[in-house]
Amino acid sequence: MSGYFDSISPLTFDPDSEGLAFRHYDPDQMVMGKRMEDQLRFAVAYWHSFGWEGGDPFGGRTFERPWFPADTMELAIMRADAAFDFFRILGVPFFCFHDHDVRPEGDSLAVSRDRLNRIADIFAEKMANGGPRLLWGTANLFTNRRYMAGAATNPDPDVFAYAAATVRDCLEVTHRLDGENYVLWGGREGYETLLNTDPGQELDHMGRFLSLVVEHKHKIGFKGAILLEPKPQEPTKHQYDYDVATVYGFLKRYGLENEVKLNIEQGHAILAGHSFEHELAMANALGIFGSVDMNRNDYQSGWDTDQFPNNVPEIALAYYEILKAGGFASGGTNFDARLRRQSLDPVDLVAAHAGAMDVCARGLKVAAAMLEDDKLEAARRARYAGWQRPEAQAMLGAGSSLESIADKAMAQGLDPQPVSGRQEILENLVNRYV
Ligand code: XUL
Ligand code: CO
Repeated sequence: MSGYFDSISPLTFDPDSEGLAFRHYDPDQMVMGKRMEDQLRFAVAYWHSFGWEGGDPFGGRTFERPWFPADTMELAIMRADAAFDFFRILGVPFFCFHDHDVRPEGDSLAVSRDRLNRIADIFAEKMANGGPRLLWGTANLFTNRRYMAGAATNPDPDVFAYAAATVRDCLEVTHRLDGENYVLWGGREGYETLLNTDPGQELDHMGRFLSLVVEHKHKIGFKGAILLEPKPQEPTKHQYDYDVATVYGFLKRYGLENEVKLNIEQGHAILAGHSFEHELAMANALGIFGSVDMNRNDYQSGWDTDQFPNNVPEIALAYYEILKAGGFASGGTNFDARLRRQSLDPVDLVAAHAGAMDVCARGLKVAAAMLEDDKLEAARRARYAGWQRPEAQAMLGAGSSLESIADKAMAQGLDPQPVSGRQEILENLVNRYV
């Protein structure tokens, strides 16, 4: 027990409560054949909730947590105690962490690894005593100045090797803690200016690095999924993992499309000029949907504000795509979200997560109702119904050619008539559920 969250009792599902409680998140409620907890698979992000100090480009720390600056192992352990108290208050089934969030970096790779393993021992004990499971582990390959020009894509091969050692250790710790996934977000895998950059060489290095990670996963018998997290820019001007479609092309080029899936973040989708549901639908269509980071951006500011979700209609459309993809397998809903820097108190952190869990629960219920009623899908099926005709299917088959299709179209004197896409009618239909 850290004492930091002592004034806050564990939350319960109580729709009539005037205080801190869940009004929609009822873990045992069945939604499309699964308990709500098992559909949503919520995870708390260690870095934002226990590492972020409330700074911005114009000012430093605003949060006074007793474990800050967490630059000793004693403080790191105090932070772990507080984190697991917090997980218990929320009753979340999962958490996620980077190496950098949980232990101070040492002055050598060996010291850093030893510290990571000591914290992992503490996590293992707390997890065995009723704590949450690990949704994913990851390595921070972007904060230290050695990574200023990238990790796998750094022009210096020693940085590539240092990053490899770091990922080896983080992957092994994730495996030891029975993590369900291992995430790689290419924090500075990109560039600022072409004047000093060879993008073809950097992409080859990034492909090789990912292949090495996949090989090691199989070597140690890690059964979780390897996930890449796309983001178009920030911190570098041009990030290589721009969006879902770009990452799919990258995976295909390096023969990794059956080994790696994606962790899709709502805010990153918005930075890429897409909607969240677009990115989810693309990943499902390409067979690489894995997990989500459920944090929004501010639509006006144009950078990654990592805010907790609060827009039920948007979240409903996101879970609609997730349910259409068959729901989460190894993935889940990770809140890669941070408080606003004026939200100083322990209760702010609890309320932020509780509200976000309720927004997701409402969104999930709406999505499930829309799918079960089948009205949207029926309209979609009707729109493509022509493709059920044998002559339409024949065009897609091996026996057809451009010439045979063209000759037939001319012989039939085809004159296709446009049909309404019914967008407004479909939007009105969605509005009846939200
Ligand atoms: C950064 C981001 C990261 C990854 C994990 O924008 O989303 O927190 O989720 O490294
Ligand atoms: Co993220």
